[in-house]
Formats: sequence, C-alpha cells, structure tokens
Amino acid sequence: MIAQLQCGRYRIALARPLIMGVVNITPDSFSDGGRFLDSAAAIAHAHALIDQGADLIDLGAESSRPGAAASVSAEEEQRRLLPVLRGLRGVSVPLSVDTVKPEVMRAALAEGASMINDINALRAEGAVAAVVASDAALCLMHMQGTPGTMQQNPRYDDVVAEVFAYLQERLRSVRAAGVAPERLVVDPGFGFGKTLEHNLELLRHLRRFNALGVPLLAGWSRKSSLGKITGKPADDRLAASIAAALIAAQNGARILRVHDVGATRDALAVLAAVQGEEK
Ligand code: HH2
Repeated sequence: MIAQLQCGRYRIALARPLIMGVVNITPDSFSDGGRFLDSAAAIAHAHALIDQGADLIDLGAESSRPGAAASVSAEEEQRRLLPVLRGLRGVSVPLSVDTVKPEVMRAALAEGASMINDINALRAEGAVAAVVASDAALCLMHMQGTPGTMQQNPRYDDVVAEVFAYLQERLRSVRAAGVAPERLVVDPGFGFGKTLEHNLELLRHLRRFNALGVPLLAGWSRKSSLGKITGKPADDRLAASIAAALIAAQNGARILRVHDVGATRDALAVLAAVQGEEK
C-alpha cells in the first residue's frame, strides 16, 4: 500500500483516515441541492469545511443521485464549477472535482484542481487522455448502470468479488495508459447500483479492497441506505453517517467523503485515540 497520495502539488500522508468535505454546486443534489449553487455560497461553504478540518474538498457540479435526470451539459457544469475553483485558488487543501466528462476534467485541471473524482472510473471516451499527463490524484469508483437507472434492479452474484474485479480492471487499464500508482484511489461506490444489502456486504468486507494496493475512499454520508436503516430523511442522518464513516475507517478506508466535516473529525479523533494513533 502506498504511504503518500500524489495529489497535484500535494503529497498527502495516508497514516490516518482523511476527510474529504463535499460541496455540491448543483440545484438538485440529494442532500444539499440548491444551497451552494451560487459561487459565493459554495466558496464560503468550502472555507467553512476547511476550518472544520477537511483534508480535501470535493466540488461537484452535476448531481448523480439515483434517478437524476439527463446529465447537465459540459458548458453548464463548467459555468458552475470554474468560478468556485478560481475563488478557492490558494486554499491550504487539495481541491477535487467530481465529474465524468473529459472536457470538464481538462478545464478543472487547468484551473488548479488537484484531484479528479470520477464515479464512472474514467470510462468515458477521452477521460484517461484528459488526465494522464497531469499530476492529479484520480478516484476510480464502481457503479452498476447509470445514475438514471442504477437503483431500479441492482443485481450481483457476489457483490464484493464483482466490484473488486471491476476496480482491478480499471486500475490495470489506467496504469497501462501511464498513470503512476501513487496517483490512484478506488471506491466501491456505495449506493451506485446497489441495494442496502449490497452496500452492507461491501462495508463488512471493505478491508479486502486493500489488496488492490491503493487507498480506499468510502462515501456513506447521508445516503439513502442510512435512511432505510434509521427511517430518517437526508437532513437527519448525521449520527448514522458518522457511524458508517467510523466503520469504514476501521475496515480500511483512508478517505471518507462526507458532508459533515466537523462531526466526522471528532468521531475520527476518538477512534485515533483508542487506536493510539497520532491525531
Ligand atoms: N457519492 C456521491 C457523489 N460522488 N464520489 C465518490 N467517489 N464516492 C461516492 O460515494 C460519491 C461520489 C453522491 O453524493 P452527493 O455528492 O452528496 O450527491 P449528488 O450526487 O446528488 O450531488
């Protein structure tokens, strides 16, 4: 397992689990849609998450929630994203951009993004070419189907083995194109073409994914599986999100993608104290 992630001009130590704070610059994200569509609000929220202890910020300008309508155009995505990236230039943490579109990846990298987080694992034509020559970190996520239809009937014979094989193949393909392993992160994609039981099975066996040799990212924050377990709506899933983040961290996740940075930080501090790690 690599000790440091190359993330643009940053080298991030992976000795303790890192917190990736989410800022959705969208009208329709499932938990914070519309709150940060305005650039100034998105920039202010990113600063607030950094103050709360975010190690990275993930900026998304297209919702991937289940049943999301036709995707937004690359122009619209850039119109939402680029002013926020510009406004955050010079912040103390790496900026990640959550996109599946090669043209948005190129524009984001030109504006100083240090990481590309692709729920499509760079499968779009031209996506690998858009990122290969940069020094940005790349998150490759597993998804069955597309956001529009992925929750209609997710099916696996062995969810852990199938997600593992998919990520292994995507890693192989991206590395064959010339990407150094120090730039790569994988994510089983909780909630992306998975039932509650699939998500739980992946969480139980998360540690197996460490055999892929690159850091694991896990995103459970406010997701509908937590709503199924607790019966609570997205804005009332903080405690459940913290519980899932802690279990993911204990089961080997090195980056936790969360909306509630401060609370997650406190929970991880308790875990670190128990484990005797440095905070
Ligand atoms: N989840 C979401 C979006 N991007 N990226 C990775 N790598 N892993 C995830 O689990 C993940 C992700 C969905 O959450 P959110 O951004 O809050 O919602 P929306 O897609 O509706 O904007």
